[in-house]
Amino acid sequence: MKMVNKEGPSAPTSPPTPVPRVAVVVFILKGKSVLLGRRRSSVGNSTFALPGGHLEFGESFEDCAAREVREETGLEVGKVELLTVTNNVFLEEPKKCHYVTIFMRAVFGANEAEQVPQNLEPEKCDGWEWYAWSHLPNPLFGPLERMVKGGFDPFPV
Ligand code: 8DG
Ligand code: MG
Repeated sequence: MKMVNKEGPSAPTSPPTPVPRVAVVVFILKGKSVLLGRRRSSVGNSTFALPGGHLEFGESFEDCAAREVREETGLEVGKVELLTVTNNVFLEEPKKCHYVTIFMRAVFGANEAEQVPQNLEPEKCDGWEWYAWSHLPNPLFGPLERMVKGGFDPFPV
């Protein structure tokens, strides 16, 4: 393994070696709809994506899901469940990156459904809306589009 900056903080550094990162994203389901927002980002700009973000050191998937949803939408989710994991390599994007993406699910019952999503990070998202699963918006963010095209269904049976 190549070591960088072994002389200490003041030594010249080479550019950091890119590494895969872990993202946690959430299907928030209300009836037959899902919450999506159009991204403002160097990765997947202008595409519709789920709320979510980076897993922090020491965090559980469930806690990360609830935190990201709270930070981005103001919504409080109840029980959060693990759905699936996908491997996403973005080499064509302005900012090359690689994410192992953990997809979680939060089902809104009558109590949670009263909540209205807010766009709390407008620099990262154009706004949150509920979309019927049968009429998803275009274009979807690549990782989500691949799942939909592959027949993935986030709704509980
Ligand atoms: P943070 O610094 O607040 O933790 O992160 P963020 O700024 O909210 O990150 P993000 O881009 O929203 O999410 C991190 C990565 O997760 C994103 O660059 C690629 C991956 N990702 C997917 N699918 C989805 C998705 O549907 N929504 C979101 N938000 N990210 C996704 O692979
Ligand atoms: Mg995000």
